[in-house]
Amino acid sequence: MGGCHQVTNEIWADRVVCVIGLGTSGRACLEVLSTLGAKVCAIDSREEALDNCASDYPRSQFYQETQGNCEQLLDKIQPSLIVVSPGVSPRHPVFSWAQSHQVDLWGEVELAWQIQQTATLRQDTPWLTITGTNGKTTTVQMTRSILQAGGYEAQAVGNVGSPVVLAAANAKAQVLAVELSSFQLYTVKSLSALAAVCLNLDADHLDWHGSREAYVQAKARVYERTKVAALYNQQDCQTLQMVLDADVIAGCRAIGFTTGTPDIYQLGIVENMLVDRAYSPNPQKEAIALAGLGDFHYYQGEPGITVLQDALAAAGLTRAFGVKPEDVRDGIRAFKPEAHRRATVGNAAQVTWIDDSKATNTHAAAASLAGLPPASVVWIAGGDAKGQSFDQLVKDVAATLRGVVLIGEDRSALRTALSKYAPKVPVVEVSSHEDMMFSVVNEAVALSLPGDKVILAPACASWDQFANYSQRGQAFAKAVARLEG
Ligand code: UMA
Repeated sequence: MGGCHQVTNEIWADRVVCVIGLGTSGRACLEVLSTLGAKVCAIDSREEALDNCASDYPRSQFYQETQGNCEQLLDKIQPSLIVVSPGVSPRHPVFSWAQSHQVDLWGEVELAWQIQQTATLRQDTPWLTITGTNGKTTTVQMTRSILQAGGYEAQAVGNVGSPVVLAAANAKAQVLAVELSSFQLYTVKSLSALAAVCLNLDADHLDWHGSREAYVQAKARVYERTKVAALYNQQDCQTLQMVLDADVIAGCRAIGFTTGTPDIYQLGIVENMLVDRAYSPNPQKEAIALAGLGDFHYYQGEPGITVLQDALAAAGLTRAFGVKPEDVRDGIRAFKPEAHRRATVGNAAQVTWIDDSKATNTHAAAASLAGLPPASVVWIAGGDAKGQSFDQLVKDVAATLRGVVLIGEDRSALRTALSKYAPKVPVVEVSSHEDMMFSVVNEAVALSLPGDKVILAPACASWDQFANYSQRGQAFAKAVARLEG
């Protein structure tokens, strides 16, 4: 990786560090820690994950976790620091081992922050941190786009897919836009962002956290120790409560954002313009125009409310850092939305096919189907339910549905909610097989009428049948293309 020369090595040299999980995050930790001279070991439950690292590290440093042997492995390794991957749940025995042996346990994000604090250069690279149930990736990428429009060397890192520890060790960026999942926030201890936002809050990942309260507590950690601006969503009062409860650095301001007319110390929308009444020199009397709805030229028609909230949050974070109003406009214009986020992928069989595979929870799926005409949507739903209840979602979307195609290994929770709250809507189930998505789109055609929309908005994670949501979206788009062919 070649950039760790910026970091003081003495603190890390010869420290025995055990990394748990060898995915994207764990492998990045290993790379950085070994460059810094730490004695690294790793544990993963999958042999394949250990084998994948065999060419870069001695196999003797790697251990496979099998049922119940984690404590024995840790007793043998005797680490002075444990770094867990985000997917490792709080009920994993490593947490109790670390506590009873008084060994530090960090996640990759905390490691990244601690490494930045020991850097010889750019110790104070500001972090703009973003969490929320939905919209994190759009916001982190808009934030980067605005920063770049302002001429700053900026990176979008974290849950978006690029480990923050690599960016912290390389120290190339002047400012980092950091997407943080609730998993990552759970193990954060000392991170102190320049500005932070929780975009919105709905129940998600309940199987990992154990309860809604635990999920909310993890999300709220984004605001702890914020230095300049703690941004909340005026249209989601839970986020304001989190800001009020947070222990921030003296002088940090609470700044709201709303798609309505903003109050003082808020960003909002007036006459089709995104405006800033928080950072203007005279917020009592004036609002600064930032961008127009026409600047979101890449969305067909007007941008939806959730995109506008994401843009206002990105504007709030970057204005706290010091970008100019025109940088916000230019950054929004230059932004490119990612695939699998309400992307139209075809117009086959007289219906419009929409890929919103990124809708991995009920909140996102509800937003995907909101505002559409009655009985006009064939909804493709299901996957790894992550402990969610689907009752409210089905109640909310029932009137919109022409039919439903259910996917996923375990379809029982969605099936039950549909039979209770949308009993008249026809439901077809497709079980796993090699050409599953082609069967899914054919079933969708059979349920649809000309002019309908078929929307893949699964409300579930993809992990039971696909590697990730993007693979699921690609499979869908491919099947639609075959149908068109
Ligand atoms: N593993 C164990 N034991 C466990 C759990 C996992 O050994 O108890 C091992 C697995 O066998 C596997 C590795 O850990 O080899 C996987 O680690 P991981 O699940 O933590 O995933 P990474 O590949 O490190 O990717 C993580 C994030 N994944 C999760 O949080 C599940 C990625 O977010 C993130 O982009 C990446 O770090 C870089 O920061 C993905 C995600 O799905 C996009 N996030 C969830 C979401 O957005 O809803 C939170």
